[in-house]
Amino acid sequence: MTRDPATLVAAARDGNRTALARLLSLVERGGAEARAVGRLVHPLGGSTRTVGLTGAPGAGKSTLTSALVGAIRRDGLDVAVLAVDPSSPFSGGAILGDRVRMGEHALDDGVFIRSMATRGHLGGLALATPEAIRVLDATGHQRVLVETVGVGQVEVEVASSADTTVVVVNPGWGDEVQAAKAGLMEIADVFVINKADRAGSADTRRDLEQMLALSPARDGWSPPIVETVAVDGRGVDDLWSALGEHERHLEATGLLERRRAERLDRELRAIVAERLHARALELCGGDEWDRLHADVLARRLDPWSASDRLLAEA
Ligand SMILES: Nc1nc2c(ncn2[C@@H]2O[C@H](COP(=O)(O)OP(=O)(O)O)[C@@H](O)[C@H]2O)c(=O)[nH]1
Ligand SMILES: [Mg+2]
Repeated sequence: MTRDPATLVAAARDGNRTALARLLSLVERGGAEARAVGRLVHPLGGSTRTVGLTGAPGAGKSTLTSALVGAIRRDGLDVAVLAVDPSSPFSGGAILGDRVRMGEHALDDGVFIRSMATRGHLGGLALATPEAIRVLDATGHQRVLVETVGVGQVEVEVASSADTTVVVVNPGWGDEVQAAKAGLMEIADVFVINKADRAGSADTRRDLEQMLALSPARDGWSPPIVETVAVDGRGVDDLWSALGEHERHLEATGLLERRRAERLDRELRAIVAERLHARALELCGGDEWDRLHADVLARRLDPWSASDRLLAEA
């Protein structure tokens, strides 16, 4: 299949899933082709709503995502899932476990599932994810679910590229470290206690409620706590309703526009920083670099003046 971005975008908008997968691969890889894709899809999007699901490995995010896809499909909406795993060097398909779990949607044309990792290009997932979301937006996916692993800095950045962020915890969460909790309180729009079939979900709910009572309500929204059993679908409709309520809150209060503006601000800064960094790597090599390096080493020149000369060419 062609690698020409314009041809791929047209085909993907016609429902060609191979073309869509190709576009996402280009985005993952970064570089000139990814930028070409970005230029093509940006004007075509703007209507999709995105939901980020984050939480510790094993919390049940993939299972819950798959169940949520079922609820979204029952409402007749087209949906895409991005499983973002920075620790996985593989891409181009689903992680094995996810493929099994999401298997029930394999024959549904209204569902597109993709796992994403970057091969270490500058900016990484924090830049690739919003770009991938724009590709999915431009190809008619009304909802995009973004599953991220863990709760580190990258995950928080990735989670914040969604309109609504769902934090998935399990009963017994009360035993976990306090520091991680504070970070989660900051990003959660909706809390899910998944594996509510296990003992301790009432304690976990109480724990969450106490923490929520102590943290100031953000943007006039107090995060609801939804209990689910993702493996048998219990509570999944409640989660879908909670997401709908948050969506309406975002729209009614102008928060959606505000969040998008803030996200764009961060993204644009990150793009500029990435491109300057790439340019810096280019400058730090070659004949001129070797000459200046030798001059500094021989004390004919100081490092600051050497950098002035290099940057004069930037
Ligand atoms: N008992 C129970 N097990 C669950 C539930 N949801 C997920 N699991 C199991 O927990 C394990 C991890 O689930 P997975 O969706 O891969 O978690 P992820 O790493 O957060 O994506 C799997 O074996 C699931 O079958 C649940 O509600 N109850
Ligand atoms: Mg998973």
